[in-house]
Amino acid sequence: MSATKTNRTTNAKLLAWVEEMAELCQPKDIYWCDGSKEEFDRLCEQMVEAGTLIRLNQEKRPNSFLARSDPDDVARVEHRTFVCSEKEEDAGPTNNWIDPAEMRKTLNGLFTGSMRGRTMYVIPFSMGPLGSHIAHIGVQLSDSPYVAASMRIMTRMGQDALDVLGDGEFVPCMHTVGAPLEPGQEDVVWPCNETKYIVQFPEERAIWSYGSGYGGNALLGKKCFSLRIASVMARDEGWLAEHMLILGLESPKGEKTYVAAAFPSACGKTNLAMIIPPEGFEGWKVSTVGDDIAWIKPGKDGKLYAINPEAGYFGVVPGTSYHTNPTAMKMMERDTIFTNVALTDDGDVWWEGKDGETPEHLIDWRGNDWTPDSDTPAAHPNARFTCATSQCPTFDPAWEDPNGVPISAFIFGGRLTHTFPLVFQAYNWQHGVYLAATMGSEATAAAVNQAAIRRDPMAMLPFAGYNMADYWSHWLEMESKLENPPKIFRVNWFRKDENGDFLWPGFGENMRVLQWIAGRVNGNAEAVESPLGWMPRHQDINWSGLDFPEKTFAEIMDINTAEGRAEAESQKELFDSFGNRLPDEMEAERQALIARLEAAPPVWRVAAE
Ligand code: O2Y
Ligand code: MN
Repeated sequence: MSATKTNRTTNAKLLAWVEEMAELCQPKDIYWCDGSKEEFDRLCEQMVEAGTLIRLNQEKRPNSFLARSDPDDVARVEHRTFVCSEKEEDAGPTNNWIDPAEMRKTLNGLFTGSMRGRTMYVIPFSMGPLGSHIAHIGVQLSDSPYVAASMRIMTRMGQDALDVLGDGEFVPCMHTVGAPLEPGQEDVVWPCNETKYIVQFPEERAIWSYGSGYGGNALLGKKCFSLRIASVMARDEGWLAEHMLILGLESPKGEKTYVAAAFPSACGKTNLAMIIPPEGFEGWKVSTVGDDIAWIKPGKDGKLYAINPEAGYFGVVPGTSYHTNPTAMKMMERDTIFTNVALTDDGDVWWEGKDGETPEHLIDWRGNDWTPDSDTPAAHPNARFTCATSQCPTFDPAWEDPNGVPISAFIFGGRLTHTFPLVFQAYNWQHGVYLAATMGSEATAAAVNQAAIRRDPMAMLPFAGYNMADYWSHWLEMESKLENPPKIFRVNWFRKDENGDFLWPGFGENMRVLQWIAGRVNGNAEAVESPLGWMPRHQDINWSGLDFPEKTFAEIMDINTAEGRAEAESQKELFDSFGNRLPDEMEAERQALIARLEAAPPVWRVAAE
């Protein structure tokens, strides 16, 4: 059918774009997704027949599937991700940049005939609740049925999104796996291309993705739209598009506090978003609004309101268990697409870190026999589950509120084995922006081709769609739009003792830190001033149900001032890389930190106050 023959929309720009892209990519046919359950089931059935999906044991995992990707298509490809702004300096030193005219030429060549022999799916979607003033519409064109089915889980996809779009603006998201089929050529279960390009054109607000069918490379509503393109929209329109989970904390008295938290990829964001209060927190409730992305706008009352633009989770599976994340375990009991986990002999799924015994025999994520003696993991470390937010047992009642939830605190954390204490609070907004801008992590698993230790400002290094220094300026400017800006905190769950053991039990126990944070926001938790910021003393944290001696607390909160100064010195390299785009406030905060550390004793102890 000709794209223009559809009766799904009268949006002339959309119709013309679909027509133009179809001429370029030459698909065998065009299919407009309606987003229905019937359509999803049909797509899955087709993929089962093609071998792309394996239907799991209905009794053990109802309506669930396993996909195995190509071994060379298992994660986001940061080194192949480009921000093609008109000027290189607008992409900044932390993004890959290629002149947009040159990139368009390259992509034009690659996309020509790229969908031959395949169906082009037209996938209209809303990022955010349909019709919300914070939401935006995108339309993805893709030749991957796996992407079409996943987008139905991850976004509000289909006719409803087209209806909301009407004749309005949308973000065009162009995607091909880059594996055209010639007549008579047999397909593979996971088509992709060894050449990959994940390209954002920020001025045009357009996305082009070539060669990958996996996750953040291919589900373009996620990182490409909701972070890289949306961060540019947010800068221009005075809001924030952030790599943040959103959760609600409700005290036994019914006092509700929403916080948004940014951690680098693979630092347990999903676990924190779904945290279950531990023993000793009877009457406390935690609810989940989102686990990965927050769009945050100032309201008329001067507060910040956040939505989770996604409608599903694409979470890491390995390491997930009833101990680390019982909520996620319950979520993926049914109606889930697993990618790159292992298959058990009885048609269920398995991964490293799952509860119970390791099976004697599995089929690993590459489709090979696997036993506990095998040298390679059964599940890929970046294996994922895809399932709808509505399946999350802890979803917040307001997770679909079109007006968003009011944010009272921002939390920033990295994976750091030394120097940084468990938790501290910024003195003010500017100091908090500096703390967020200089955060870093010692390890990450989701991305490929990167160093073991890296700075990850606001956990946005791979996701800011423009110059990171301008992004800091934007954060600094946001303060003027707010009456009572959210308080800003840094946390570090990963500090180790001298034997290399983690000092903090983590997981559910992180609730103790969240409670202190909520207390600080609501004016009912104490703190003392330290060279880094406001810190809790041992007695300021609720230890009920956990034996966490004052001595260990001292170890996890100590500030070694020489280490702190070395840290502040090493931030200079990051700052210098931005030249004169660096906001002065950042260097002023760094100098202020150095001065405070110079004035402090060699080891500053919170307990000593
Ligand atoms: O490797 C991928 O494509 C997944 S990356 C991802 C997925 C869900 C949430 N966050 C991330 C991330 O890298 O931050
Ligand atoms: Mn993420």
